[in-house]
Amino acid sequence: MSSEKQNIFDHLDPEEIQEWIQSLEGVIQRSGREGAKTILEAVEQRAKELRVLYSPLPYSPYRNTISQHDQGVYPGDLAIEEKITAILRWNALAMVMKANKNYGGVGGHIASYASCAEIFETGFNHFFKGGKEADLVFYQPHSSTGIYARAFLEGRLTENHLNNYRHETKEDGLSSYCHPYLMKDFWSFPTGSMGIGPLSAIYQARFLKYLEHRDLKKSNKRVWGVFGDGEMDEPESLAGLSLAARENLDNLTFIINCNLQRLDGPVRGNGQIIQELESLYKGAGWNVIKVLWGSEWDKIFLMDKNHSLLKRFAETVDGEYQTLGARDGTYNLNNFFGQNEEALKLVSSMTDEEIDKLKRGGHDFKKLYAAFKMAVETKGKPTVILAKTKKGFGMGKAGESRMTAHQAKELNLEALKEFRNRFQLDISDHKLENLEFYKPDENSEEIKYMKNRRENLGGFVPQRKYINIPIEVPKIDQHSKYLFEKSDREFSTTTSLIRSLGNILKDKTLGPKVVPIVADEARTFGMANLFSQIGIYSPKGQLYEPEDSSSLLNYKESKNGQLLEEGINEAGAISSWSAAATSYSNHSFPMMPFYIFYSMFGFQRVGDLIWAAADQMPRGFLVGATAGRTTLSGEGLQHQDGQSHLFASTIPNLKSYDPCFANELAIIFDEGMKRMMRDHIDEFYYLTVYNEKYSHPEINLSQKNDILKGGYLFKDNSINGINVNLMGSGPIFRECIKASEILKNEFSIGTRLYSITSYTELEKNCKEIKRQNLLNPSNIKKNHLEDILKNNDPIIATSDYVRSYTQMISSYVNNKFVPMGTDGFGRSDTRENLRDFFEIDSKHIVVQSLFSLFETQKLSLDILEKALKSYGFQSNSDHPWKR
Ligand SMILES: Cc1ncc(C[n+]2csc(CCOP(=O)(O)OP(=O)(O)O)c2C)c(N)n1
Repeated sequence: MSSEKQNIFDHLDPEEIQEWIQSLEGVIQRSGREGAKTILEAVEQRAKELRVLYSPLPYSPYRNTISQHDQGVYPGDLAIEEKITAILRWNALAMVMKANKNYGGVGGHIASYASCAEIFETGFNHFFKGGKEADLVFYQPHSSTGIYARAFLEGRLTENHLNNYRHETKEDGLSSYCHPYLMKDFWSFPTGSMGIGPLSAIYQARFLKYLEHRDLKKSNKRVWGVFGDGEMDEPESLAGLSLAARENLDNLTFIINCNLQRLDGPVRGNGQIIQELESLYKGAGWNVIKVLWGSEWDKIFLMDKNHSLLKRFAETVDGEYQTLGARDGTYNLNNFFGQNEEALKLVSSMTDEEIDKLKRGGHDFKKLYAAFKMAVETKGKPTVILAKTKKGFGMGKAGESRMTAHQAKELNLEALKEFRNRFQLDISDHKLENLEFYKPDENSEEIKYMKNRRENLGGFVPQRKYINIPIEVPKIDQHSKYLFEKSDREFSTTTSLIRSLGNILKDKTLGPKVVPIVADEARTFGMANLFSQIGIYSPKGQLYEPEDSSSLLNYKESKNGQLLEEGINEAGAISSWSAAATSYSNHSFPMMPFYIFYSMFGFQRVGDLIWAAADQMPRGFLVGATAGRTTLSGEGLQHQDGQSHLFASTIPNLKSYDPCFANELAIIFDEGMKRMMRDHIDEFYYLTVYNEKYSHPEINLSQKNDILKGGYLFKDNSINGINVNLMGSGPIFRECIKASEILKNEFSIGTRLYSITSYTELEKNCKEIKRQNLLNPSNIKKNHLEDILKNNDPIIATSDYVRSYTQMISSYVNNKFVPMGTDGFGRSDTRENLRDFFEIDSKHIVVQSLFSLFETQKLSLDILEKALKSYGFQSNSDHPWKR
């Protein structure tokens, strides 16, 4: 104690201190420990207000949160569970070794599952619910082998499956990581791209509450996520923590497998990742449970009256813990306990072997069970369990706590024997050498135990099982009635889509299923009326009178609000979208998310989250608004999107469209709803909508098929003479219409105008037909592009996107093909100036048309040169992408 503190202490009345302690004991007797805790917390709060207490350290001492005294009785059969875990470890290890031996170089991991086998088994045997009300479990991806190994023992996967681990072009191949798309009835959540799992898990938990608060679906499902400590360095891993606490997601538990290592080395060699994570989670408002030391440590802690152990723990950085983990008992005795006289005394009666067997908490079923139980019982906040483990636990010199553990793919025979002996596996040397999988008899106590546990918990997990429930979609002449009448009114495609959406929201069947999502841009997209119409979801309701309460369109938050207003948080918004878009498969309860965002802040910003969503076969709409590099005038380089359609084109189950007119858009939207909601087809939609106002043709349903296939003949202005084909998507198609007039009036050149609703859909059709033709050369078919084209004249193709977008279709036609696009950095200016700058306006379309005719010897040089001159084109100007 410092002399200053001693001085204060000396002046206090010892009786008064004693009275305080006695009254605390009295409260415990009367109201129990929870009651005492509540009082102390209130006192602490007041002490802080009076500035008596400073903020304490943001983390607790380096020991288990739950004392031995509080951990309760273990309900499982430890001996059998340990046996099962040993078998799983073996099969997981054999799977990786065998795959690499048999067909070489396919990778796989041994050390990660070795570190979290007990964590998973605690979940599987005691907590993860299966069946109709199955929990949502996110698995650490490179531990998938352990999950397969378990499914093998459960009889859900065969030996053939295990033999085909990472051999996915084979029928029974098993995915490297958790990929629902590749194993449709097994995995639900892709976690292979690190950081995405934790964020998605939070939003899945939040979506469960959303369904409940909107009185749509009540469930007692939990969301569990087992993640790596290295993975916590991904910004996305921590991105949703405060939302989870703010919205009291007590249906969510994270278990961080703190083996202190990542791929290359220690996570925090010079620090302590567990303490750091505790501060972060606690700071965000989570309940934190540390499971650091196994039961063997309990008696040592009990003897340690002066906290010499805690002192040693606090002094030891993770790099050192790793070295201690890799070495034997003697080393630990000398280099850990030996550094402090008192600590050394605590273990003086233990042999080196006993010291070697002191386990970390994450490998101790009893400690883990107590933590899981506390997590489930905690109300009002999410829980994170920080489980200290050893990477490569049981791999001995071949991997245990070794720097190279992550990449280790094999053990030599000696190491395999050591492994077998350590886990007391009944496997002969011969079988070891042959890497034979081990499966106890169906009537063995292990298999019976496993199956019984799963039966008690409702069924096997992971399992992706659902019932498709068809939802009727209102007719197009209901939700988009206004487009069936001829009108000269000018409006943007954004406005028209929001208007149709507004009508759908009013539909009794589909309306409640819609989950509109915005990331602080509802006003930008003209959706502010939805605030009061359907309410903004907030589990707390509205605790204030909104400033605009007297307005009809007031900002209304409510517990059953329908709109998800995510704030400036595109990663969160897309995670909400994913949760809603997979509600059909996760809950057999289809919902229709409609996330509208600045198109630039979609694929470019959260592309990996969209990729992961695609892996889950989502159903819903992504709407890229304020689209187009030149149509979004006035904004700048970071806002003007000229590439999202290229990104979108790379996602196989995504249908993306870039329509020019509201009638096209309504047809696409209508079809998308029907296919996803009524016919439950596994696909999702990306629609770009713009903020340029112009008038639109009325809906003509006879064009429907062509519009959906990606394009149609909008107008035939061809002449008996020279002609070109003008193709355009989005508002830039209107530049084609203008160019058509110029070509006719000034150059007597005819045109056929094709409104391209999707270069991507066109390309998909073309490549499919091309392949069919290759395989069936006696039965050559025309692709959709050829079907609508029917001529050999040059094609000038434009859009508000980069040239590669239009170019996607160029190789499928024999016509001369001129791709145009907005390559380069955007910049702020008027639409007119931007279209001139990026060379996609009508005059550039005209000049490109003339040049293509010149190249095909249908036009003379002097006409072309005259045109270039009259438009003021400079022969030495730089292309926009260089400017
Ligand atoms: C976004 C991303 N970056 C990199 C990787 C490659 N990778 C796979 S596992 C791994 C290390 C994981 O360490 P940790 O999270 O601590 O898990 P552990 O295996 O140690 O349990 C890395 C870098 C990845 N899968 N995803």
